[in-house]
Amino acid sequence: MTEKEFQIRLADLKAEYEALISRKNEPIFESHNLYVRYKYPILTAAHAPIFWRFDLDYKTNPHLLQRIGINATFNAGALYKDGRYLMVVRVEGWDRKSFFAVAESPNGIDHWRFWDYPITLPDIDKEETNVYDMRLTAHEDGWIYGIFCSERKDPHAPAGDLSSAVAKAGIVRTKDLIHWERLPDLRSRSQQRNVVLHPEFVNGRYALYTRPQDGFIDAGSGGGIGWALIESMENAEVKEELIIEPRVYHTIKEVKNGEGPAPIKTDKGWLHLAHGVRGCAAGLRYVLYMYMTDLREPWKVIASPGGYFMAPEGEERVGDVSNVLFSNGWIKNEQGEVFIYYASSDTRMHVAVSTVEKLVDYCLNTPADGYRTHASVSTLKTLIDRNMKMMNK
Ligand code: M1P
Repeated sequence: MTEKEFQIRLADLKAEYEALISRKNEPIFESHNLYVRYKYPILTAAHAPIFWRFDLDYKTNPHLLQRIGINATFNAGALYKDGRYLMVVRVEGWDRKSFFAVAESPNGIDHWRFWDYPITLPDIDKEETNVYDMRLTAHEDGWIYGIFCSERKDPHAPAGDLSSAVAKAGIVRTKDLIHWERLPDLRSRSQQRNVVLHPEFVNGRYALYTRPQDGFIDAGSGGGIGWALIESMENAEVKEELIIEPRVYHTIKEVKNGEGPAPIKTDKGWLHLAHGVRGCAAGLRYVLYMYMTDLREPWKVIASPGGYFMAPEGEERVGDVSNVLFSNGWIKNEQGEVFIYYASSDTRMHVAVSTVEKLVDYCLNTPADGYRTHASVSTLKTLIDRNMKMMNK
């Protein structure tokens, strides 16, 4: 490539990139009226800045070859700060390592652009191999906390087993998403992934949603969404855990479940978004579901709409780990709109928009799972009967 050709190709790359970033997204209305999905994924590997991927100097990269590959952008924590829509995205390279990077949008829906540099987490443990899935909580103590999965090789794996890993919950805090202080990892009797900090003190203590698990992948005899009160974030230790949202046979959460983002406070209670996992011939299927807890006693579930709230559809069903929807970030703005940031198939980020009013209505008025076909039919007939009377049949 001549230098002139290099410059033309680079200008094309930049133009394609800007066209992608500035593309307006389009709402897709669905008959359920619970939320509005958007047509285009809001962040993909192609949204990684060109200057992250290419050496832009003709002298050192005369063929304009990509030097660093980005594989996926997914499982983002989210934060609404001073009118800015922000996500801390799990960015995964071709080398399979994930890192965190902040992306920002002026409206929460499109024009998402990564900040120039990824987040540099303080390196406190040389065994830590991979980090991912940060949940952000703007806590009433004034800090923004991030809790994420810190993964390392299982030290007890037999020789030759290079796959077994163990998960811990890493903790950081910041005021501006630029400077991050790393706190000691959460101490707990079991492995922990999907740990989320409740935004308020409860009886003067910090409160965590946890997910105790026996192994790295399997919940085993553990699992379910737990609740734990801890004395401090600087020395975080789970001593006692109460399972508030258990796994249940023949439901969307029979294999595993996990808290999504930090819950949203409403005048009727706390709104929760979680993921539920079941097994099938195609592998594990991850869907999103909701529940509500009591305003003053957030460990008490007051509403459990049955089944899933969102399941993978269309292109969402395909990716690196297919048949997965996962969410660890949502934003409520001043208008009471709720922006649900969800990833599909461990590959890309999407947004769906609803309102606090609709989500509370959904939680309080959707029939609960009766756990048996007989109960489902009976619930259905109750609605049909009411509608028949309405329609004077
Ligand atoms: O691959 C699907 C998800 O699997 C894990 O979630 P969980 O701990 O609930 O099983 C995580 O690795 C998550 O990042 C991933 O999206």
